[in-house]
Amino acid sequence: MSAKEATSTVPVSVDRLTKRLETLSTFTEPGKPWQRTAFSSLHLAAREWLRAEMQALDLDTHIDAGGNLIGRLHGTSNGLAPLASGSHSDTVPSGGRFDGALGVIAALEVVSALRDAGYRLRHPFEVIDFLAEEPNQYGLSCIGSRAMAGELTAENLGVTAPDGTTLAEGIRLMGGDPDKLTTPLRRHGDMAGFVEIHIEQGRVLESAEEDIGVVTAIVGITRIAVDIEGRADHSGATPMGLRKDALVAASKMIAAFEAQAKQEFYSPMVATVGKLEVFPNASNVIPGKVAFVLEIRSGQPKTLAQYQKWADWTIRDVAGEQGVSARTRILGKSDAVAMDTDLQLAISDAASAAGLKYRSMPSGAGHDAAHVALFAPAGMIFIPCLDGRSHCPEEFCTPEQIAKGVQNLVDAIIALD
Ligand code: HGY
Ligand code: MN
Ligand code: MN
Ligand code: MN
Repeated sequence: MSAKEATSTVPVSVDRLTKRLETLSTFTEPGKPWQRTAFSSLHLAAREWLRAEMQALDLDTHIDAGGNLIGRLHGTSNGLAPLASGSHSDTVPSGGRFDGALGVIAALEVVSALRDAGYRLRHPFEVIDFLAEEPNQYGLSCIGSRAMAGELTAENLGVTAPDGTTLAEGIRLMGGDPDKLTTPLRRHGDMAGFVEIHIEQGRVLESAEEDIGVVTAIVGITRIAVDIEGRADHSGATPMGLRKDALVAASKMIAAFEAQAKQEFYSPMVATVGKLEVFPNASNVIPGKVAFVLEIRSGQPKTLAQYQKWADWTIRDVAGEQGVSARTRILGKSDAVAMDTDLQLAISDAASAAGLKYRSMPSGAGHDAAHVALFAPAGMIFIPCLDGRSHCPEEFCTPEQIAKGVQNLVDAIIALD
């Protein structure tokens, strides 16, 4: 860290940050760095370690009804609503070591750095590991932060995973209490401010050689499950004109999704089909069924709604042409949301005081902060990551980049106190 950054009254420890990140990354599926999917036994083990780290810092720990692991540091004025920081300890399949993990470890570092400096905040401070931020076997992302904001419905809780368990049972497994999720766990006024630090998962900061992204808004996301039913048939004996090939129909839809998303009119938006299953998935059988998920994202709510309507028509038109049937189901939605301007200012003021290069920018990735923003002032700090890559084992950021970002987080929390 440059001398300038070391002038903070509450300096962070690069070594401690690196060590905790390395320890958290050891909780991964053997031979699959780095995979710690939500609700897995690895995820449970990782959270036990996190809870022990919180307790070693004398934090009062609990798991709320939404399955969020929370460690609370008392302030000098405990009547005040807490300040908070955190993210998620679950990963995507074959993911990275920093997406989510950085935010949880950084929140722990805030407490460690305050203790080392003998600095007492007025506000209580909460370290939060949100449950299941990544899409998971129940099809819904940001489970814990949605629960906190009161967004989970009875329908969400009743969704059954391929392993036969419902989301409610999954939340209970993780220590939550789904029976208490009919109302928000937190309301306006229950949290003074929440700041999440996260790798950018894009290449803007790296190419501009800047240290900090002050997030202005988080993209809206809609995920649609599409089930296509054709007719399984013999691949050799069935003439081309007599087929009801579910995969050909899906392929035509997916090519249309991509072409439409590239239209200037919709820009900037993104459309992705990253999950697709073919049944029976045999080289000599015409695919009878295909199930895929279309994910669309935009900062403009109208764009998302218009594209979704167009996609529904397209799915129906292509299915008709191909002689197959198609059903769609909304898996999950999160609206585009603005970050709190006072928190943006605290982050950018702290960055300039520390001599860091920063910019304001939107987030193309979804985050728990988007749901916290529904009941509390929320802000996000981005740090650069190698080639902007994420959701893959190549995800990387240097200890220096991490230290600058976490120091910015500590300085912003102190400024907000
Ligand atoms: O998908 C997302 O945007 C987030 O990284 N889970
Ligand atoms: Mn992610
Ligand atoms: Mn994340
Ligand atoms: Mn995210």
